[in-house]
Amino acid sequence: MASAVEDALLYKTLEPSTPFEDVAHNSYLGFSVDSAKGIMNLEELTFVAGAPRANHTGAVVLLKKDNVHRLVPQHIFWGEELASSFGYSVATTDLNNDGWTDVIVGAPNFFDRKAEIGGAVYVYLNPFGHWDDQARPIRLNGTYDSMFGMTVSNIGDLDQDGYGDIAVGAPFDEDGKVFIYRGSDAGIETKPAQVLDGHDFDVKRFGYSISGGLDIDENHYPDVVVGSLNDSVVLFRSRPVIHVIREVSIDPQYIDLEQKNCKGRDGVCVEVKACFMFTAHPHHYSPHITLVVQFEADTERRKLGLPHRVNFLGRSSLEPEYTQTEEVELHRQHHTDCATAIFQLHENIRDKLRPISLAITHTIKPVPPRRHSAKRAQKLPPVLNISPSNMLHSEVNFLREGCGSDKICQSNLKLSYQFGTIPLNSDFTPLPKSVIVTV
Ligand SMILES: [Ca+2]
Ligand SMILES: [Ca+2]
Ligand SMILES: [Ca+2]
Repeated sequence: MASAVEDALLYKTLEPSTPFEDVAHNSYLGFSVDSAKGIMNLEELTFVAGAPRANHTGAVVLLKKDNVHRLVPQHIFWGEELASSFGYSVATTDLNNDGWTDVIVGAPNFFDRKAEIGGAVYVYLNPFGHWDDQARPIRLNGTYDSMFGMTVSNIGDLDQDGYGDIAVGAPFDEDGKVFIYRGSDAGIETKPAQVLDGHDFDVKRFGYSISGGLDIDENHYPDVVVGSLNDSVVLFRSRPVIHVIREVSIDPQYIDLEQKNCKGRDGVCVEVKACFMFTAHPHHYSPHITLVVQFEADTERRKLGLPHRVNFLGRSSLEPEYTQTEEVELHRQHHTDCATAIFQLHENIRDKLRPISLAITHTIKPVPPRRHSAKRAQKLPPVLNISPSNMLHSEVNFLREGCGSDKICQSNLKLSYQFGTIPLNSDFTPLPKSVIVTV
């Protein structure tokens, strides 16, 4: 007979009974398990157990421990397709940072021949513990025969933006892939933020297992370990994420072709000033970062294959007329530095209607790795936040006389006409010359 201590650690699910009968019989209940607070109730621990054979579609059961060490079903999620193995894997995390833990379920045998889908992952955002309201899940799809969803894993908050992130393994997607999805205010970003490919590491069946959430190198960002069926494990260390805040000012705001304003030369000039600073997690992480800032003008016109109308005065001789590259030095978090570029308009430009479009792009200047620290795990350089984009678009309009304060000229075409016909077998008679078409 088990001792009282051992017994206290043993929780038993109930004998099959309605409405949980289908789950209990030969359902593989417990094939995957996870547990977390904030699923049914903010304070209480809930167990999440996959039963990938339940009712032939698979199911996931939310269980609560009662006071006599029994696990009592609270809610069941059912798979949507026969033999999809819904519940083969489960994970829990708070994707949308609302304090309620969300549930992620893998169904690696989900199959849709027409859409070429093989494997699916269902993301259930927690409806504040009221699961009976049947919140509709978001389904992420894998490629045909990929077994996408064989593993799903809570990998912590990978980019430290406050939203939990998840990894999904698809070990049969070519050499095996792991998809990283970011949590967001809306739940989950359905486009993966990153795809790790076994092919890049010469590992087959990559993504058969995933473990995450642990900060291996103590850089305050959790890291991810990916297993395979290839006797190989790959450790991915997360790089610190920096959030760049930028401000662009353009002087003058409108181009007046009558105002020859270039300093020390003849012509019309526009000054573009871009200021940058960055923040990062944690607060004491404050590296010196050099940003490479590229100014590019007339981007829209050049996309149309039309010649550009500008010449950046401070560009290097290697750069085309329509770009200028500068660097800004950010010594620490919240330290601001600016880059300025002045472009001059070509003489006698014809297109005075289309604005001069501007694209200002910033990238982190790579720091060459130090040689002597090759043996130790090197400090990882930071990366830019994935959003907003590192390319900022702006434009400078031409000052247009008589177009109103919004500088948008709208045509005011008016037409008057007279209708005439030619009778058959008669000579053509032109309209009288007095008919005037006004525009
Ligand atoms: Ca949530
Ligand atoms: Ca995150
Ligand atoms: Ca780390």
